[in-house]
Amino acid sequence: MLRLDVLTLFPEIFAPLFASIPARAQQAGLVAVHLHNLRQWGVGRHRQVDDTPYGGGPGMVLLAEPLFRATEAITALAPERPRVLLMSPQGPRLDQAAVFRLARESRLLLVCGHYEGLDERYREALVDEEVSIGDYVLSGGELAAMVLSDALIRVQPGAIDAESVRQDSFAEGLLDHPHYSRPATFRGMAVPPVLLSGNHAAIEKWRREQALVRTAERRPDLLSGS
Ligand code: 9D3
Repeated sequence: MLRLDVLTLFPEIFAPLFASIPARAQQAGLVAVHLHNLRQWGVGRHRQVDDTPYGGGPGMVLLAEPLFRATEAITALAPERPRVLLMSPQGPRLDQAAVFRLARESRLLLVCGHYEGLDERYREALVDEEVSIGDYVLSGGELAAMVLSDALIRVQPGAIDAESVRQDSFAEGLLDHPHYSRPATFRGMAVPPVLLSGNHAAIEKWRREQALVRTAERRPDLLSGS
C-alpha cells in the first residue's frame, strides 16, 4: 500500500489522479492520494504563502514558514514519516528505473513549487530528493507531480496486468513493437503475414526485431546506454 500526500497551491487541478487506472487502484486499496492546500498554512490574516526574494529580482519565493508547518502537519497525519520529494526543474530527470525505486516506498510527500522558487532552507532541511520530469519549462510542479503519481500508481502490484508492466517500453529498454487488429486488410494495407501465421516463436522474433529497429531509428540513446 502506497500513501501519496501532495502539497500544492492548486489541489483543484488534480482530477487525473481520480480517473481511470489511478481511480481503480485507489478503490482497490492499493494506493491512497491525499491533497493538501499550502494556503491552509499561510501566515497572517491574508494566509500569505510567498514573498519577494532577498537580493531582488523577478518573481516570488514560497515562504519557509508555511512549507515547514505544512510538512510537519502532513507528516503527523500517518504513523510513518514520508520521503519528501520536491518537484523541481533542478532535480535529476525522472526515468522508469526511478519510478520502480520510488514505487517501493510506502509513503511519499510530493511538494509542488510554483513558477517562483522556494526558500532554500526548506530544501536543505526537509527535502529528501528533487524530481524533474524533463528538460522543458512548466508553469508549476503540479503537472509533474501528476505525471510522477500516475507512473507510481500504475506499477503498484495489482493496478494493471503484471505482464504489461514487465513489457513496458523503458522497463525493457526498448520501444514497443507495432500492433494490429482486424481487419487483416484495411484500405489496401495488409497486416504483416507472420502475425496471422499462428507461429508464436516467429511472432515473438518479429516483434523483438521490430522493437530493436524502431529503437535504433528513433531512440538510439536507449541502446547506447547514454
Ligand atoms: C528562471 C529559471 N526557471 C527555472 C528553469 C524558473 C522556474 C521555471 C518554472 C522555476 C519553476 C518552474 C516551474 N516548474 C516546476 O516546478 C517543475 C518542472 C518543470 O518546469 N519542468 C520539468 N520538471 C519539473 S518538476 C517541477
